[in-house]
Amino acid sequence: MHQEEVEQTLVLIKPDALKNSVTGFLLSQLSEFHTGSRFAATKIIQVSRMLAEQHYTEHRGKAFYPALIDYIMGRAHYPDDASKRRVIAIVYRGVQVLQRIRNVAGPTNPHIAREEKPGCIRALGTVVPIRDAEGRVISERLDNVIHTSATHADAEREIKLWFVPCDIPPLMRAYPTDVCEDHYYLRHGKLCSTYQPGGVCLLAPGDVVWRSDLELLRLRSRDASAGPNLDVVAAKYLINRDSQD
Ligand code: FUP
Repeated sequence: MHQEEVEQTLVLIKPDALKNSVTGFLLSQLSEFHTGSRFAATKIIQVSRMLAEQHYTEHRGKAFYPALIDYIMGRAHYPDDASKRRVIAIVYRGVQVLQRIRNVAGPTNPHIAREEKPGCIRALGTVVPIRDAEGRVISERLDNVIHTSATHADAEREIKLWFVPCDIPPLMRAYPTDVCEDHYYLRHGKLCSTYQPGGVCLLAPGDVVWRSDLELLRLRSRDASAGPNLDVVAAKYLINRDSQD
């Protein structure tokens, strides 16, 4: 019998959705009945700048990038109350779930979503002009209610960025894991193997870790400048550890 492959995708319920109390509606729209998807993991996160910048790394340097970072961190919707800033991050799994959830989400721009696909989730969003110091509109911030991974490669990168393996039940993990045999601490942006004041323990022996993360940590502990930015691994271990900017 032909069995279709189960895949995974990341959804972020963004601060505008939470502020407008539409979470229940979104969860219903994203549910198994509408999209064939099932929860694999979920958590509530106060998004750090490190995590926001890693998530939106492909948009770095664009005119809307600073506003986009403020938006996902909750600073745009809760400028005066950091305790209310949060997103709900969800891993969904199911057959063709990535495209089915993209379809329910609709076009990136809420104006286009309303025109082309009334009733889709992002039709609930809004567009905020971004102005320069002289007041000229230079770009737009698209407050589009949810993020959903665009490709399978993005889904893997994003799920590994927002979740550690133990956030996901073992039989639902889609990517290879290993058991860590060393201590890894982060101190002033640098990796160390022993605790020193100001250091944060990322991993200890026995911890279950994404294999690709462990490969990067091993590489970086041999050569501090090798491979991609350490933040791509560190960000998820710092989630909700301290109140952060
Ligand atoms: P999507 O995959 O649909 O989330 O779209 P993109 O990766 O193109 O955009 C990522 C985020 O950037 C979206 F949430 C919207 C935001 N964005 C803006 O705020 N302004 C722009 O001009 C373009 C994108």
